[in-house]
Amino acid sequence: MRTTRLFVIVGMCLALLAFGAMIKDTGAQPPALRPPTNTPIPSPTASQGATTNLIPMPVSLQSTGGSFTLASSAGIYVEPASAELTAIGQYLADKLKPSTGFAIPVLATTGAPANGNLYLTTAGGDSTLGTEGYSLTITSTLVTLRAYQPTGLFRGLQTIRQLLPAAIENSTVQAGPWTMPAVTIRDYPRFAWRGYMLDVARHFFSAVEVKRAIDLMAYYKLNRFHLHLSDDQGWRLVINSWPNLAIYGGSTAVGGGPGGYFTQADYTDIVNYAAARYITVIPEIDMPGHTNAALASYAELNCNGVAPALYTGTNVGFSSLCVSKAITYTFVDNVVNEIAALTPGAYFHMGGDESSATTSSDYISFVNQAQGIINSHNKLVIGWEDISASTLTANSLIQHWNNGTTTLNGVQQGAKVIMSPASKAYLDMKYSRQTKLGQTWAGLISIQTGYSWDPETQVSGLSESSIVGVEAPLWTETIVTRADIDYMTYPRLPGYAEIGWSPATGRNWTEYKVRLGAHGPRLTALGVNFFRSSEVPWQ
Ligand code: TNX
Repeated sequence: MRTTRLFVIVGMCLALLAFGAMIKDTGAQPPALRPPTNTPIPSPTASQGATTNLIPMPVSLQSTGGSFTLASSAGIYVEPASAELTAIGQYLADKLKPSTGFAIPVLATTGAPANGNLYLTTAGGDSTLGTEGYSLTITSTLVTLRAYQPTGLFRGLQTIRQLLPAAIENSTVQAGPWTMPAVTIRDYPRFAWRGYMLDVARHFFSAVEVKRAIDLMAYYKLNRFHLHLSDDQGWRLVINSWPNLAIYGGSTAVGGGPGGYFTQADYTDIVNYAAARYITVIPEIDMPGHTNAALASYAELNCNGVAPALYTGTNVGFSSLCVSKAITYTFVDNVVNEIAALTPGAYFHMGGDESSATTSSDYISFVNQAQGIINSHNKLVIGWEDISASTLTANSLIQHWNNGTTTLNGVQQGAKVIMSPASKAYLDMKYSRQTKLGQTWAGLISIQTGYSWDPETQVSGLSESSIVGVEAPLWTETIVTRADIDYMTYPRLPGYAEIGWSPATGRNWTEYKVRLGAHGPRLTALGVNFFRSSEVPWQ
């Protein structure tokens, strides 16, 4: 009797906690667009059958029995048939074609199409789903994906892909049948910022490799791609007003390889490719430290007027722009000006980490001036948590990586926080001692460790209202090839995607690892060289 009552009380507490988690303003959308509070809490269980394969887990999902089979006669009907919705429909058609062999047409409709089709629409979209939310209703006769905004349709079509058999992701024709379980899903993200960072400075990766990484991110509903474009070992984007940065500063890499750089056309191609996947590119030029490649390219940027040699090692904290020289700010202004003009997103990331070769007063002075320059080019500032030492400008974001106290200093100045705690979210940390690639300074990050934390409880004193979301950085000191990127990114990135998207309530490793196991064949079909950790029951 006592035990039963205890269970009831514990159950009620859990329900209240869940309710609380849902009404909290996550910053994901303005209050008017906040999702309603009466949405059922997901309680993911194995009884959901095929639907348990979804990562991230939707906010609410009901299996309704039966299934829909995609046939060669199916069409993707969009309403309204705008260029944007037609492009979204075409993205789905292109994803379904190689494995099914079906040339699925994208067609205009007014109202639901005939049985056997897919219907993508913003007509009657529910504004409380916000920009990225969607509802998905699959019956035995029709697939209806509805959203308030096109972005929501794009996120929702990833759910459609994941509800199909894993073989759907193959690049060659497979047998089928292409069935999806009948479900009703209502879904939207917990956090507005769900990011992945790639360091192309320590080792360079081509636009082709970068775009592949972006397309994989899209599969897990991530929406921010942070490109770490410069560091001691390389400068990776052409700046027309300072051409040596790329030509000379981009000519090598960690270990002394050939390096490389993006032309401005490459960068624009990446930005557009990401935008077509509703992913915002965040360019980072790290300063005043992590600047040896720039200092080596232009002697005048050095306080002593002497350019150092190019650097191919992996130390940090030895380089600094010359804070007292006027040319330094001309340089920053020119670089920010050119990159801002190529970047539609609201933010410019100025790095600011590990500037141990800059005195504290110089650091503060530099960051204050650099922020002013960035704002003058109509971009908002992002910096690693270290920039909290300066006077932050309005609407700046700080990226937490190592020091909670420093992060809280920034929050006290009104900044919001991107959560990238190194000990949980650094994709360059080894999975275990046996992992050949990666580093260990922030600890070992198994798949379970990477998944089992919450942004809200990571830094004590940091409340969810100050957190814009989560980002997992891949630093590439030890990462050389596309296969290396895959190996360290997957399967940890889907876990960060779920932390960023799904409600905290109901998230647990025991359940998640089963869903992740079902993504093994999907990642294989996608050609991803993921780490087959024994922690996960791979299918
Ligand atoms: C710290 S995290 C860095 C990077 C390194 C990384 C290696 C941060 C803001 N700075 O420069 O690449 O550690 O794990």
